[in-house]
Parts: sequence; C-alpha cells; structure tokens
Amino acid sequence: MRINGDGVRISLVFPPSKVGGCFRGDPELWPPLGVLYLAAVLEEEGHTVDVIDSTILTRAQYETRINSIHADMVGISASFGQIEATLNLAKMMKECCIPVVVGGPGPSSMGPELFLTWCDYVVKGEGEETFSDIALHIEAGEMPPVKGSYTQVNGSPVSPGTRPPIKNIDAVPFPAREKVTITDYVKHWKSTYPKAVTSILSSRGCPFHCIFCSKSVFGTKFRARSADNLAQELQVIQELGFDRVWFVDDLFVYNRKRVKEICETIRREKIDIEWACQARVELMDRELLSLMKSSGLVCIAFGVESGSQRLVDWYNKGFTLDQCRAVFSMCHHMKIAAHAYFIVGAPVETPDDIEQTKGFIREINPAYAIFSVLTPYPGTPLYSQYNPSGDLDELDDARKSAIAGQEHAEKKREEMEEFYAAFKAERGEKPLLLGEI
Ligand code: B12
Ligand code: SF4
Repeated sequence: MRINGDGVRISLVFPPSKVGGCFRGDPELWPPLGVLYLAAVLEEEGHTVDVIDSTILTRAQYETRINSIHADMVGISASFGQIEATLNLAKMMKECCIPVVVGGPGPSSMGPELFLTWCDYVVKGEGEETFSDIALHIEAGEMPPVKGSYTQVNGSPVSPGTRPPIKNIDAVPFPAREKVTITDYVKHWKSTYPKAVTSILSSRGCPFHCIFCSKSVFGTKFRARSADNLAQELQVIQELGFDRVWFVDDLFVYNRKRVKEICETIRREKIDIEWACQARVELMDRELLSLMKSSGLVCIAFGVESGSQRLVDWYNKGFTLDQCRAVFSMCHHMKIAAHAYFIVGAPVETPDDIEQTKGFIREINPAYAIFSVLTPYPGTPLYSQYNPSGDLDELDDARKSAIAGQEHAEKKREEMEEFYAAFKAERGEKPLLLGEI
C-alpha cells in the first residue's frame, strides 16, 4: 500500500450499453464488477473514488452524475456495446481537461487508435495494477507511457509493453460493492423475482479456445482464488441481502480439486447462499454435481451451442453431444436447473443443423435456453478468421459484418426462441431464469 500523498479524486464510469444492461432495461441486473474491483484497489491506495453505474441509475440520475463530475481523472469501462457511449463521455471529459483512462473488454480487444482520439490512456487486460500506476503518475502531475496501456506520443500510439496477469488474485481486495447503490440491486431483483442474485468472480482465465470467445482481459492461464478467500466474500454478499450468486468466471469448474474445496468450505462455514456457475459438459460428472448441489448449487449453465456435432466441432468446443446428453440427464435427476447457450448463424450451418438443434433441445430440455447470433467480436479467433487484414470496422456491430448469410441469422435466432417457448409450453413448463428457480 502507498504511504504518502493525499491521492487523487477519481470518477469511474460504467456507461450505458446499446445492447441492454442499463437504465434498468433488463430484468436481471449485474453490477459492474470490473469497475468495483478498480474502486477497491484505488481506495486502498489512498485515492477518493466514486462510481457512476448506468446499470442501476435512471437515465436522469446518470446524466446528473455525469454532468457534476469533479475529479482529477476519469476511468471509463467499456464492453462491446458501450463503445459509443464511452467515446462520447471521453470527449466531454477532455473538453473539461480531465485526464481520461479507458479499459474493459472492448478496449482490451481493439486497436488503441479509436480511443486515443479522446482518451489519454487505453488499458489492456486486467486493470487493477495498470490503473493504479496511472493514478500515481497523475497525482505527480505527469502522464508518461505506462506498462499495460497505450498512450499517444507525437500522434502515435505508444506502449512500454504488456503487463503480466496478476498471479495472486487472493491479494486483490473484494470489489467495492458499497460504491454502487447495492441495496437498489437487491430491491430490483426482489421486485422482479423471488430471489435476489448478484455476480462474483472466483477465477480468471480459460485455457480453451472456442472460436467465438474473447479472452483479451483475463487470458488463457487459469488463475484461481482460494476457497477461504472466496468464502469471506460470499459472507459479505449474503450480509448485503442477496440470496444467490452467479459465478461469472470464464470456467468455474476448470480445477476439480478447487471446486471440491469451495463446496467443502461453504458447507463447513455454514454459508447459507445458493449459487450458479458456467461449466463445460466434459468436466462434469455425477460425484462433482452432487457435491456442488449439496453446497448450494441451484443452476449450471453450459455452452452447448448446437445440436449438430459437426457444428460443435466447428466452434472448437471439444465435447461430444453424448457427453452433453449425459450431463443434462444427471442435472434433471438431481433437480439442478441446467441452462444452455446456443448459437445460430455459422456460415457452415445448414437447415438440417437447425433441425438437429431443435431435436437436441427436445432431448436435453434445458431449464432455460439462450440463443445468440454468431458474432465475430474483436479479440476472438473468429474475428481473426473473418478479418485477416485487420481492416474490418471494429465498431460495426459484427452482425452486419463479414459472416456470409448473417442477414438471415437474426431470423433463425427468433425462430429458435419461438420453437423453445412452444416446446416448454407443450410440456406445461416455463423457462426458468436464475431468480425464478
Ligand atoms: C456478466 C457478463 C455480462 C452481463 C453484464 C455484465 C456487467 N454488468 O458487467 C450481461 C449479461 C449484461 C452481458 C452482456 C454482454 N456481454 Co458479457 N460478459 C459477462 C461476463 C460473463 C462477466 C463480466 C464480469 O463481471 N467480469 C468480471 C470483471 C472483473 O471483469 P471486467 O469487467 O473485464 O474488468 C476487468 C478489466 O476488463 C478491466 N477493466 C474493466 N473496466 C475498466 C475500466 C478502466 C478505466 C480500466 C483501466 C480497466 C477496466 O479491469 C477489470 C479488473 O481486472 C464476461 C466474461 C468474463 N468472465 O469476464 C462476459 C463478456 C464481458 N461479455 C461479452 C459480450 C460479447 C457481451 C455482449 C456483447 C453479448 C451480446 N451479444 O449481447 C453483451 C454486451 C454488454 C455491454 N455491456 O456492452 C464478452 C466481451 C467481448 C468483447 N470483446 O467486448 C465477454 C468477455 C465474454 C466472452 N468471453 O466473450 N455480459
Ligand atoms: S466459451 Fe467458455 S470454455 Fe470456451 S473459451 Fe470461452 S470461457 Fe473458455
């Protein structure tokens, strides 16, 4: 921890997204964990931080907060849908001569040039250490190039190199949830669903290579928090009034021994909180599922992607449909809600593949199914494949971009949603979101 200096005043902003997740447009609201991690680290370092979170604020509240920013520097977090709002805000801050730092999954996966027009620093990957260094420089009245980020020198982007991923993530303080009106999150969930759910991160990185997935922030090396460290955060979350957590880890179940330790710790410490996570079918079995269930697992989500093995292989998923059938059957028997993510719109997808996917959904009967259009987001293997020259407009919502046949994909997605709703209705069942289970 830094011991001298008074620190600087920092406003961290999670701007509105054009694809939901803001101004309470979504029934499920997730706090901006990235920004809350940064807030925790920066406060620990002696800075004064406030967080402006478009997820929970109304538009009017958000605008009032933005218009009354009094800070020595501003940090903006951007995922893919927030780029436009980020650039508008950065421009506004630059006009007030406030240094701007931008980071998050968007800037981490895109070229720095677009952001450097209005931002002083573009941070790549995990933000805790890099932002902390930048804040120290701003406090000292200087803005030199900083490892892990790009800045502009004589009109060109310059970076002194990448910053290695944080090794010991137990050392990172818990996200500063108190910096957003977290009680409003609880109220929002409780007024929408029986259960209040929030997000938590127990590990970073994933060594798999599904072709549509961006790992520009946490990379391919799996790094995990210890079970004891995690248990402490679960207790904090429970005290805030949440009933459930969703582990937003790329791959919660990667290390079986660690999952077992987490389950045992939750039971030993008598932590009364239910939970959900994302997993890969080939890493699951009855013994592990049963242990997870006995320590509070209520829902598990799998990237199934397609009911056609040819497409599952094309997405580089690395599992068989039989493995998938077996795991969904186990979940049904154990009364664990199994959610499934599906993708439509691959250039190699045929009408027969779509029919196979429908048939597969009938077989595995997911408690909830989410359908997306295959999208080559910057930073994914798919993006490199469809944009080898690097000149595809990164801001162009990739649905409009390079994949052949994309104009029909949205229709296919809607068709699948209708099919799934009709299938559930036929069975007298209702698709179950996380707060409803
Ligand atoms: C939960 C989640 C959502 C939630 C909302 C989350 C929220 N409120 O933050 C919902 C369901 C709404 C959602 C929607 C979408 N998501 Co999403 N989501 C996630 C998920 C699973 C977890 C996010 C999270 O909390 N991570 C934990 C925090 C700690 O990480 P972080 O936010 O990246 O923050 C770190 C760094 O990025 C950086 N950082 C973050 N902000 C800032 C700011 C500054 C100033 C600095 C310096 C650094 C910095 O430091 C942080 C700490 O190290 C991630 C995958 C993942 N494991 O991260 C995908 C992920 C972020 N989503 C992704 C995508 C594609 C989407 C959608 C576009 C999907 C769609 N088609 O609709 C939308 C876009 C939404 C938007 N806001 O624009 C991609 C992003 C790809 C990209 N290149 O942008 C990811 C990475 C999944 C993937 N592997 O492909 N998502
Ligand atoms: S989709 Fe999941 S398993 Fe595949 S690379 Fe991304 S995080 Fe890893």
